[in-house]
Amino acid sequence: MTENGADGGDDGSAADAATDPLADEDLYRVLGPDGSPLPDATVPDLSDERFRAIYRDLVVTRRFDERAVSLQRQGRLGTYAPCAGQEGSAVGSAHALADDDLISYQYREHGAVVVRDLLDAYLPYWMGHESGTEAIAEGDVFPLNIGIAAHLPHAVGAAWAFDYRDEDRVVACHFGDGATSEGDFHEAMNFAGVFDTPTIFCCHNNGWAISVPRERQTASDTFAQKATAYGFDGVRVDGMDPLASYAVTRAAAEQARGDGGDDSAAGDSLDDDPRPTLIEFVEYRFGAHTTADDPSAYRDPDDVDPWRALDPLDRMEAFLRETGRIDDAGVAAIHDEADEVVADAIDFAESVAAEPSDMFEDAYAELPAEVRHQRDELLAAVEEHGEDAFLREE
Ligand SMILES: Cc1ncc(C[n+]2csc(CCOP(=O)(O)OP(=O)(O)O)c2C)c(N)n1
Ligand SMILES: [Mg+2]
Repeated sequence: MTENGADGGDDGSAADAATDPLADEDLYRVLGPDGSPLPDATVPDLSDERFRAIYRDLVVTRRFDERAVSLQRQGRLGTYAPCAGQEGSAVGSAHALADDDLISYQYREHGAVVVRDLLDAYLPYWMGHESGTEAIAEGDVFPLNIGIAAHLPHAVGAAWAFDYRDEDRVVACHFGDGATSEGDFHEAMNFAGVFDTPTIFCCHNNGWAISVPRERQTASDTFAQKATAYGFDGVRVDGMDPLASYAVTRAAAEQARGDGGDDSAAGDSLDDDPRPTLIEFVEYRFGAHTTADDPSAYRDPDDVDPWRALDPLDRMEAFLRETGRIDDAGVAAIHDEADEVVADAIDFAESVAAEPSDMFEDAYAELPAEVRHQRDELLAAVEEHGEDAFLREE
């Protein structure tokens, strides 16, 4: 684990400074842009299997992303939020949690769902089926949230409930840089700080909130420093470095559990009292905001190129190769597995039958009269005209 120096170089290499968009940033890193561990870095002490599993989940997430965009273009999937470039933080952080820790995400951190092995259950949501969000709850993942930052108070409430019930569980709550401009973010952070809820706030600073650049989002130097106002630590990390993302999340989870632990990654106030942490994952989205967006309208396509040099998949693969943990055959096997896992998930999702009345389920324990009326009207129309009248013509 190391921090970039103020001189801008991790290892003083001029080449890195020229090609590394994060060279001048003060943040935690384990891997350099080329995937080699940085000279002063502490590589997380993980089994070979776990290192390979992180790489496998990165590859599955990228493959899922490519296929989801392609399915949307073919009219086989609704609007989708691509995550290419941002897999390292979602996958690395999710590996740092216990299996029953809760993950609450915004809409772009698909890698966290992949780590929980929930792709089959998840994909139907993007095809319009409520069953998709219902099923991921089995893996302790909260449903996707479109109302920006609205899930943060819920995540803090869930964390508070764990604490109240004396359950040894924490909540990792993901959101974007844009979400920090919402009141819900500040209310959630304040509550977590005052009541020491076991919450890890995972802020994905990908440079953009649709077309609004980071500079128009906040006058703060960093997003991490916003934690200071609420009395807990904020940490900046290279979110395109899966191992650094793992390390800071691991330390934050220990801090949230009140386990003390390794203080190298989660700021300087680690002790035995449970404390929340705000992690700022500095990263970049390679693609569009969603499949309904055209980023060339607000950013130069060339702006993306420097960030491709930090591609989390390339860095993790290079690390595994360099440390003798994988060879050509191992890489090929993981890519084949990813193709298969994603193809199976698509087959499953496309076999799910549409149930229109589902759209009225799950938001309320008891339907309000107005919503009940809408549901009854729909069911009566289906009854009258037959289901086929509501199916899209192929
Ligand atoms: C309360 C609310 N306001 C506005 C929107 C429209 N909206 C959808 S995504 C988005 C940008 C969010 O940016 P960020 O939090 O940085 O996440 P990113 O998309 O970059 O991952 C906005 C403003 C919304 N969904 N909810
Ligand atoms: Mg953003």
